[in-house]
Amino acid sequence: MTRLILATRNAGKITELRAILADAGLPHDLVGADAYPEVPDVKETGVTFAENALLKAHALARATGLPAVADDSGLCVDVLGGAPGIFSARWSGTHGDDRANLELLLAQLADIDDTHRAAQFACAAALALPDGTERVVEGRMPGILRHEPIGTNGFGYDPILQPDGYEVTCAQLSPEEKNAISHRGKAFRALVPVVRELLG
Ligand code: ITT
Repeated sequence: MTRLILATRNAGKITELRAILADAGLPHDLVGADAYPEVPDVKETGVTFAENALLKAHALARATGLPAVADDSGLCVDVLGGAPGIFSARWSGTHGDDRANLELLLAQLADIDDTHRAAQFACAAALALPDGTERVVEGRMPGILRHEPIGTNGFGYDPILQPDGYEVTCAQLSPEEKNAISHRGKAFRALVPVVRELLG
């Protein structure tokens, strides 16, 4: 079975990606980047989700000699001109401090009423092969930002994003419900035929 590396150390993402790719029937042995602790984290120097996803996938594929998939994702808030965007994981200054990131964003939007709280999760999913072949696709999940966090599922900004057509936040959806409509679900489902085409 071909081994496919999931180029992320974010445990919430690994859980989601495994479920999404397994549901899509991808017959590959999926391994997180933590299985390769000697490979250093790549600097996310890109200015788009697609650039950063490709950087992460290429770094792992080059270092391990195995195909790698990566995503770069974030929350894009209309009234902030698309921010935090590619800075979502480090919006409060500390990379990966989900609680501080969410609280800073809520404080920044404290005076903004519901008519102007539109936002969307965005995700670029990339596949890189050790020979440098690359593909990237994107997915989005639009919604509205709540004033208070609600729900305990998921990670990151899930407790404040209410997807369009729902009365609950992403953190109140089951993993299956979120994956069916999420930016990451859409992007990786679009990547599956590409993986099949290049890896069989
Ligand atoms: P890797 O780079 O190792 O994959 P990361 O957490 O740094 O992990 P990103 O650079 O893609 O990942 O940043 C994504 C951030 O955007 C993440 O930390 C969350 O704050 C937010 N985010 C992305 N997808 C999300 C989702 O489905 N639910 C909630 N927040 C999400």
